Order: sequence, then structure tokens, then C-alpha cells
Amino acid sequence: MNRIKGRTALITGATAGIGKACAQAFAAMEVNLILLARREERLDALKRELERAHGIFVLTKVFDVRSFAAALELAAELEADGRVPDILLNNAGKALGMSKLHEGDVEDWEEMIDTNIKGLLYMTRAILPMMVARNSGHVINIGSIAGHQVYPSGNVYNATKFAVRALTEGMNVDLAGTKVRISSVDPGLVETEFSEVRFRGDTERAATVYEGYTPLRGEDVAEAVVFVANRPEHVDILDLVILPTDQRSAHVLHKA
Ligand code: NDP
Ligand code: 8X3
Repeated sequence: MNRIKGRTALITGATAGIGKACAQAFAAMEVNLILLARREERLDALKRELERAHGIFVLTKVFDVRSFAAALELAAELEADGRVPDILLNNAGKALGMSKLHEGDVEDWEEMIDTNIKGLLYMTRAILPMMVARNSGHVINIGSIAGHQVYPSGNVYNATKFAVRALTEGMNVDLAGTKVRISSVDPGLVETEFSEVRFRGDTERAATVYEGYTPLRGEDVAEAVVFVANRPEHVDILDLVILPTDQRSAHVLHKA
């Protein structure tokens, strides 16, 4: 049953990987879209693809989640245009580098914290009050298995994803007494541009992350996100962990 047809979903980080796959999966459910990311050409191409294939409304915006002013401006614009999102998918995020904490790069830490934690907070602070005022809506955060278990040299990235989990749980209790739902979808290894970004464009090193086993694809995570969004109003999936069959924890990965 399609309960979300005709609704509007706002997706951060829609130009690649999980965010792009979620845009495609929501579009297939005839959900209208507000797609945000920094790469304009990719946004334009995705808008054309989805509007043509599904006849939905797609608004795109070149947008950096690290700006609270931009988040507030967008929220005001959406409210004025009668386009308050029914679903906010906080997906934009990244890991940068992989080194022991005492050898870490402070600029990398700041970019991860600014994007993964503060970006999610800014978007939520801007959009969630409109959902609370309407007493309906759904915030879905993309967490990670890295927010459940730390791994060597994951330190600050792990901390950002532990923070996402704490914020999901915090919002959940803060929203008690409203009909607004909050969920987290926490994947294991997904083959996207994530490792290319982490290793600063070193595609060979990035490819080795996904060798010898079958990782998740963005589409697998998108199916889970749509499942979470499509539950009846009285049902909330608070936290859904989704792993490749070959991966049993942050530490147990079966490579052939
Ligand atoms: P990708 O690198 O493939 O995609 C990341 C997306 O985020 C891109 O669309 C990028 O677009 C956007 N983005 C990055 N920085 C910003 C910013 N400052 N403002 C707005 N958009 C931004 O990675 P994934 O799809 O893999 O990652 C998506 C989420 O999933 C992240 O939160 C990640 O932590 C999480 N995750 C990933 C896993 C994996 O194994 N891949 C596993 C578990 C969780 P642009 O550059 O155009 O702005
Ligand atoms: C991304 C998955 O294991 O590379 O969150 O941290 S992992």
C-alpha cells in the first residue's frame, strides 16, 4: 500500500549514493521532492530524470547543510510557498580520513562534525517546528553501524554517528505527545562515493573497501527508508540497522 503518494520529502545530499537512491525510490512512490546538495549539474540532471519518469514536482537547491542561515531561509521559503515537507531525510554526511585520534587532522574533524552533526541539527531545527505546528511529519536520519560500534581509526566519524543516534533518541522523547515521527536508518557498508570522499579521491584505495564481498547498494538502503516512511501513522520505526549479509558487525566482515 502506498501511503506517501502526493507527499513531499526533503532530502539532503541527494546528488550521490544513498541520498540519490532515496530520491529515486521516493519518486517511484510519486512523492514530490525537495533535493539539496552542493553540485548543481547533478541536481539538475536528477530533477529532469525524476520529473520525466514520474510526473512529480521536484525542487532543487544548491545548498550546504553547514549553514544555519540557509536552512532558516529555505524553511521560510517553503512555508510561504505551501511546500512544508512531510518527510525530512537528513542524509548528507561524510567521513574524512582514517587515522588514529592522536594523529588526526583537526580540519577533517571540523568538517565531519559540521556536516554530520551540526548540519543535521540545523536542518531539523529549521524544518521540525513546522511539522510540530501541523502535528504531522516524519524526520528520518541516516545513521550508521558506525554509530553503534567504534572501529580502529574511525574515532571522530564514529563520534558523529553516535551523536546522530543520541539526537534521534532525544528528538523521539521530545516529540512525545505529538504525531510527528522520528526514525533512524543505520546502514553497514554501502558502495557509494563515501570512500572516495573519505580517501580524498583515491579511487583505488576506495575500491578496496568493497572488494571480496557484496556490499549494500544505495538502492537497498533506499528501500528501507521508503519502508520506514510508508508505515501507518500510528507506527514508528525508531532505529533500523541494515547490514550486508557478509557483514555481521562493524568488526566482522566476511571477505572471500
Ligand atoms: P556519498 O558521498 O555517495 O553521498 C554524500 C552526499 O552528501 C552527496 O550527495 C553530497 O553531495 C552530499 N553532501 C556532502 N556534504 C554536504 C554538505 N555540506 N551540504 C549538502 N550536501 C552535502 O555518501 P553516502 O551516500 O554513502 O552517504 C550518505 C550518508 O550515509 C552519510 O550520512 C553517511 O555517513 C551515511 N552512511 C554511509 C555508509 C556507507 O557505507 N556508504 C554507511 C552508513 C551510513 P554534494 O557533494 O553535491 O554536496
Ligand atoms: C559508513 C560505514 O563502516 O565505513 O558509516 O563507517 S563505515
